[in-house]
Amino acid sequence: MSTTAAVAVSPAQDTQEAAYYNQHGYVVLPGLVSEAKIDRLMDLYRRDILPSDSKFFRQSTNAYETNRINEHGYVAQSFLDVHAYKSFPEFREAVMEIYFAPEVLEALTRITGSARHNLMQSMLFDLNAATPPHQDWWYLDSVPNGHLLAAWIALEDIDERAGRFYVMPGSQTVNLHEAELPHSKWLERMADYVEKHRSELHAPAMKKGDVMFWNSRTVHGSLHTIDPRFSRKSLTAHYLPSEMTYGNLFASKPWVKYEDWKGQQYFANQPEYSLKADLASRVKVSIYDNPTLLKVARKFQKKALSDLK
Ligand SMILES: O=C(O)CCC(=O)C(=O)O
Ligand SMILES: [Fe+2]
Repeated sequence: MSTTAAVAVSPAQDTQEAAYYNQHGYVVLPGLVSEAKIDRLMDLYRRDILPSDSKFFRQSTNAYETNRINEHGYVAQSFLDVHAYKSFPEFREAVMEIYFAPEVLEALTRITGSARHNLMQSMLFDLNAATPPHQDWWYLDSVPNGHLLAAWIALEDIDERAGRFYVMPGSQTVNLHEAELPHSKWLERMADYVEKHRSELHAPAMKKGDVMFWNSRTVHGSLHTIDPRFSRKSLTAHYLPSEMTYGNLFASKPWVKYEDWKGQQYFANQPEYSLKADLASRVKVSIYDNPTLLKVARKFQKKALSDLK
């Protein structure tokens, strides 16, 4: 596999933001999302999600869990695929108004050159979850690789003591993967990479409404929390140029079924809680670090879906 730059520039992408993004693997756009949209979302979060006793799937623990609220009133575990919370329609609407805000969609087009983008995954953080360093392409990407991008949206002015989100500038050309490498070993290599390049680590001060976009191959993570009195309210979203096939480093998933929100396409991978969804997630977690079992599961998934045709 190539270890040099992957992302091609299309003519429509000829902007300063695109040039910066292509060179560094990320770009920050200050004040992109309006305060009003964020305030609406946070009001609904406090009304509907924070006090809820529902189980939500957590990006930070890979399990369905009820909220664990710390002594300062913040939820410790991050929420995965909030854009698919159909049981909380008003909250979900406020989420979608941000993910598909015209300003955000226009920024995506300036960066990638693609006219449209599909929302593939989302997360909401109340507190820092100290996300270990990784590249998103292991989990989700375009096929061919390197064209999916993510957005980190600050929902408040992020205090340094909360534990900031960081990127490793220029790391979109780094490839520490090899065939049959277990996930945990790959994560060790990612951590080593960050340690060796510590002086390059970039953890900008993000203010409410600021958005950072980064490439699916850019190494990123979160610094440790310095003081748990500080929340780190943020959203992330992963977008695929609409004309491209979805997948990851290992597989192409042309079968994904998109849903529609006001003419915009999104994919909801992680279902809301049910006994069946809970069992399926436990099976997935149990095989995740075993390359042989994972290979069988990926094959089986392909076969099961081709049988449906
Ligand atoms: O905000 C974080 O701590 C991590 C988010 C992340 O890695 C992602 O959305 O891909
Ligand atoms: Fe990530």
